[in-house]
Amino acid sequence: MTFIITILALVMVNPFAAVNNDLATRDKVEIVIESNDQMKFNLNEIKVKEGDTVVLTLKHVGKLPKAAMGHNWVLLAQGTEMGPFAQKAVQARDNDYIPAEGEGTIAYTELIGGGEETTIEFVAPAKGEYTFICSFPGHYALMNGTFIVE
Ligand SMILES: [Cu+2]
Repeated sequence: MTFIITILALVMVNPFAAVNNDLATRDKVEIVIESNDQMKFNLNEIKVKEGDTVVLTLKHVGKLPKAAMGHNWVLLAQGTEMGPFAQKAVQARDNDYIPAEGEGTIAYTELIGGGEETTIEFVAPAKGEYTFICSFPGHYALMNGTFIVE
């Protein structure tokens, strides 16, 4: 009888330990995305897992100042259309081209100029495909990509 109880205890304890290890290793994912004076991101696709803590750094590797060639990284919510959002963003100049309270977004960085970088942290949303853009006026058509959550 003691033997059977020991086996049961092992079976019950081991899977629990495995789950804990998995959570510990997949918790944080670091992403670096570059932008430049040619109005381009160096990534058009980013993949993460649902529930990951995403630590995203946006670098501006160009030389032009923020007022002329500012860049940000904006992750749009499901159902937010890129074009209409960008048109709204143009009117939000005083808020770094982010519509009030980040409406229609999941996460966004501040606006930066050449030689600068900025980092944000957010939790990856539910599985699916999302769009990211730079919302500086006129940039989204060239500066966009797909954020895939698996
Ligand atoms: Cu830009």
